[in-house]
Amino acid sequence: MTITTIPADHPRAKSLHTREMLVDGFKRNLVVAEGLIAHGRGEAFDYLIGERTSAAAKKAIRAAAAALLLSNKKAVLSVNGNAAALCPKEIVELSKITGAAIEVNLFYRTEEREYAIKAELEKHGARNVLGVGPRASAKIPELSSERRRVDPDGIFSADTVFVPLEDGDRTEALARMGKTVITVDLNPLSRTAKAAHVTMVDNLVRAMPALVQEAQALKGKDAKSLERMVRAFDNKKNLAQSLKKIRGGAL
Ligand code: PTJ
Repeated sequence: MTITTIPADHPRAKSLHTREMLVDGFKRNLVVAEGLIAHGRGEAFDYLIGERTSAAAKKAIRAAAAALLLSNKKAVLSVNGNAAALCPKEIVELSKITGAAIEVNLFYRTEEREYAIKAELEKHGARNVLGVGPRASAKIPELSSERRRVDPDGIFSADTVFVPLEDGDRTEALARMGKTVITVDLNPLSRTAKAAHVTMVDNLVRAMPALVQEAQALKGKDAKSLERMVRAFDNKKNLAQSLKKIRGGAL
């Protein structure tokens, strides 16, 4: 990736760099044009939460790491275009630490994008990427979007699914199937944020490295301690804390 136009001392360098990663992903057919718009919505919320990982988000990151480790190789990390452009390295690292599988799942599904995203993940060390081409042969019930097409060996049979930057419909459908759903969404009011069991209200570019670190730190803890961490987490309360931060952060 060649990003040359942003001076390192620019006050918004990090945010502008993230935009460039998405634009680069768009040019490489990983990201859809709609993904750039979705990121803009995320940026607005990020501005309101102070562009830092809040205390509430840190709690959610811990609960998410515990839930992924608890799932005992039946977890799946669902990857869309934005996630592939922003954090392919961390997705692969998280998969290696937790034993979770990686599956490509797209709202704007095209075969070209599926294979481009698979190749990007493989470039970062992923093996056996699920959900690509004919592998996505199972269907999530009561869901009409292209996101319904999933891998029978992946999301369909998983007990825990991590769905960063998701649409509300699939989050609700996965929860109805009895799966534990984990997400990252900067909008604490979104249907996804409300329907998931663990929502990290944080920017994906900050949440993913923190999640990798937390999973590494918790790996090796006994199942009872991990279960306690997950049980102690209250998503509704956590979202309310994020909203409070947004309201209190003004002026
Ligand atoms: O790659 P595809 O085809 O699967 O399409 C992916 C997009 C993102 C286009 C698709 O899932 C979509 O349209 O998503 P939505 O419904 O716009 O939801 C995206 C949510 O993610 C919104 O609530 C945004 O606030 C939030 N968001 C955007 N960028 C970030 C983010 N949350 C965390 N980190 C971000 N960088």
